[in-house]
Amino acid sequence: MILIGQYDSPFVRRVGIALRLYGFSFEHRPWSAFSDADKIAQFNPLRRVPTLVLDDGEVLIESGAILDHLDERAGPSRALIADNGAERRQALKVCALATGLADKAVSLIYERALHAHTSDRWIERCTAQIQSVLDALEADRAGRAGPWWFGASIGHADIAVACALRFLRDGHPALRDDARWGRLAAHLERCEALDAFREIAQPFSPPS
Ligand SMILES: N[C@@H](CCC(=O)N[C@@H](CS)C(=O)NCC(=O)O)C(=O)O
Repeated sequence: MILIGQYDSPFVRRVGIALRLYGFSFEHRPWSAFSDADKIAQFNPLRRVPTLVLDDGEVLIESGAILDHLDERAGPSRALIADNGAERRQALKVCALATGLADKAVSLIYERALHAHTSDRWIERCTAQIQSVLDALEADRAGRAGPWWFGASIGHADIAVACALRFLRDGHPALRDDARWGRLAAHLERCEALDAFREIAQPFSPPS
């Protein structure tokens, strides 16, 4: 398998960490969605990352769809998410909140880096969305006693939240507030201490 995209993307990193935790071997091509767009276009007309090229040449796009395939390959007993039922629904919702937050954080980066004139209205909206999601995730985590979001072992929800938080911290340091979102800060610290998170990482750099 070939994973295309840089690990300063919360979406690419999330997939890279899942690949690493599953123990699947893969080649990493750290292509930038902007400066390497032409190379990415040979695999993905959207020129977006992550893009995963399977061994037979089939190309998967969208982090959620890529992880769905990896979970299937791993099998229900090893998958990083419950197979069905309430726990699966709740985990998918945490993942959706985290990736939605990451979408808004990425959008703010593009707004500031790529637009000659930024929109205060858009910046305020994205900022409010990010803060509300952080409040919701903090409250959700407070109601869960285990070391990980859904029990004794790390899962997609933990990874998605940590990747979004790390991106937010690196890309928007002014939004950090460990007093308000203390459980999330502790969650990020616990994840970043793991080998998989240390190995699958790259310093943040805005598009140029
Ligand atoms: N919904 C997508 C989001 C991926 C995404 O936003 N990737 C960014 C990098 S962080 C990208 O490729 N941006 C270039 C673009 O959207 O044109 C996913 O989950 O895979």
